[in-house]
Amino acid sequence: MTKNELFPKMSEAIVAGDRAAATTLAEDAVRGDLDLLEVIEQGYVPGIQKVGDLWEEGEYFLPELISSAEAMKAAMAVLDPELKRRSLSSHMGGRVVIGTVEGDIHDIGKNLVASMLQAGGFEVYDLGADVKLERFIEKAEEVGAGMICLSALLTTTMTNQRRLLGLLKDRGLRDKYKVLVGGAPASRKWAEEIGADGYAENAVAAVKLAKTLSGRT
Ligand code: B12
Repeated sequence: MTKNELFPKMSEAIVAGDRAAATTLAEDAVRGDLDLLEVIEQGYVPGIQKVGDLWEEGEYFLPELISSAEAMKAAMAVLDPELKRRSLSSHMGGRVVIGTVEGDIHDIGKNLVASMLQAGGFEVYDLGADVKLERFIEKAEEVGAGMICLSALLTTTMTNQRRLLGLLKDRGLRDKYKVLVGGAPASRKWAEEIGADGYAENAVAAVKLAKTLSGRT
């Protein structure tokens, strides 16, 4: 299959939330020795962007969003090891540490943001949900991340986003990291109030913002 045939199929597999097709097409791309950055950016990312648009237009709901995110993850599970093997990762985005803050188990939105960042070329370290604040800093220091992304879905846990910024300051590490916050109760105003570097309302916007902040637009 040529690129012109393969890329639209990749995008369609994501829009349809078809994990099997997304995986098989990624395997075809690896076997065909295609440029995998092109595969991600011109094949899969347009698909997940379309999903984001459909969601914003009210055409897609949570189940579709999750299926598409899963399909994207399945494709990335094939492409990521191969990218690492070909040492291309370092030419892509920076390293990002992401997680849902301490006390909060909501992880659907965070998983979407993590998948999309990965698809957008970032090397993503996903710490999961209910993550101790110390752990974000430890991991970011360990892997040499440039960005920390904090998700919070509860009004009681969003305060942990502020606490993390305080911890970074106390350790003289605040300027070392861009800190992005998100989740339903967060807002641009909240991000400004706590001194975060940015807020995005959904995964598509989060990738755009992460690219801007890391100078990749
Ligand atoms: C699904 C859900 C659950 C599931 C979570 C399953 C899971 N694995 O995540 C379950 C059933 C477990 C659950 C539990 C609870 N929930 Co709940 N839950 C929800 C619900 C319905 C949907 C959340 C969701 O997944 N949305 C879909 C995703 C795609 O959207 P999202 O998370 O907002 O993420 C997007 C953006 O916000 C953004 N984003 C997200 N993270 C980040 C991070 C960064 C850095 C950036 C840039 C962007 C970004 O991008 C994402 C993708 O586009 C919400 C209602 C709502 N409208 O939000 C309530 C809700 C969040 N839950 C609520 C509550 C109260 C609870 C419980 C406390 C209930 C209880 N009494 O036990 C517990 C919490 C336990 C705990 N300690 O965490 C309340 C919170 C109220 C408040 N103001 O604090 C809500 C708002 C429901 C309500 N109206 O009362 N919940």
